[in-house]
Amino acid sequence: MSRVLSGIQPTGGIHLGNYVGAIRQYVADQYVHDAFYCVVDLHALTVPRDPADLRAKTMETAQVLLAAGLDPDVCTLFVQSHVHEHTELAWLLECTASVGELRRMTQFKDKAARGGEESAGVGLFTYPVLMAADILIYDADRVPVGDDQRQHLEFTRDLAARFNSRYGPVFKVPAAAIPKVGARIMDLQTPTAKMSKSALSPQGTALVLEPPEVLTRKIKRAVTDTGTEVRYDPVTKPGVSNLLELLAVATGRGPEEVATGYTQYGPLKADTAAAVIELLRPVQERYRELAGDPGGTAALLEKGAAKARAVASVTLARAKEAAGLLAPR
Ligand code: AQP
Repeated sequence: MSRVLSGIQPTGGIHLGNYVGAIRQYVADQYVHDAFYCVVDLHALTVPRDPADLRAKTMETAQVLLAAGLDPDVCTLFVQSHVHEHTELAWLLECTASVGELRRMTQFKDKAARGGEESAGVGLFTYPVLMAADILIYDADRVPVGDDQRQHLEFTRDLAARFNSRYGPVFKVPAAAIPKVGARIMDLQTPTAKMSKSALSPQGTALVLEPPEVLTRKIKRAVTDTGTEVRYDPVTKPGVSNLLELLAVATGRGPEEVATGYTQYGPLKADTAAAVIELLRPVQERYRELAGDPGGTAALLEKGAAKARAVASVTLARAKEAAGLLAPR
């Protein structure tokens, strides 16, 4: 059975982009692959966080994943920092990566540009290496992600191949699994930027746990364009196309097919809001039950971490031995 690995940051509320681009795939993949999913709390530290908030968001993120349909008896769900092998492998991989290739990562360039590169954290710079370790330590064949992670996945593949050519066949070279529809859900207010937890305006990000009336308001106020034609064309009509993608995903159709049913933006927005609310309703209901039992979730995460460690420790030992580190007696 092939292996799947993916992670999600506890850096804010889980949004529709995360759900549509990544979590939907996680749920489907768990039944056909040996699936490992983690809440990547160490990645969240690449920018300063309030400690209490980070802890709370880590629990919330795990509970949203469970509410979305991850079954801990079927897949392995854990918190990244509970499996210390990730950071140890990250060091071996840092010694394999080059400054030049990390400097080319667009996510680093974008984030560093906000506060200036001189003051950007080293963790922000090396974050793709830790992400590569997250993936390679599980011998993952397939990595379900949204389109924004394409470059980091390519980097992971390069690192794996370089390590293998230097030290012998240690790592599997993984492939990205990016969905055909919904791979890049755009910000509702700035439809040329992806929807993100760290977006500047909360109005552009629709959260999975938001009440129906808030979701409706955000979707109805989504920026479209001055024209009136409803057509799927992400280049010239990014706002309208974003709504069409959301409606398509929520109703299990294609965005072009969905577009044929509309001649005005108003009804498209109303139907998209209604469909998104229906899509999220069962997730919200299950989340409310899980939120009342953090102890139960913590126990599931502990079991998940033990399962993950059993795999991660074997890969790490293989990599250390290949790199020439003397094993302890
Ligand atoms: N807009 C999106 N559309 C489709 N997929 C998306 N993903 C993220 N945004 C979209 C996918 O969700 C998974 C988890 O990603 P993340 O935790 O990095 O989420 P984020 O919203 O990107 O988080 P941040 O904190 O706001 O990070 P930055 O600022 O770096 O974007 C991934 O599989 C991702 O592809």
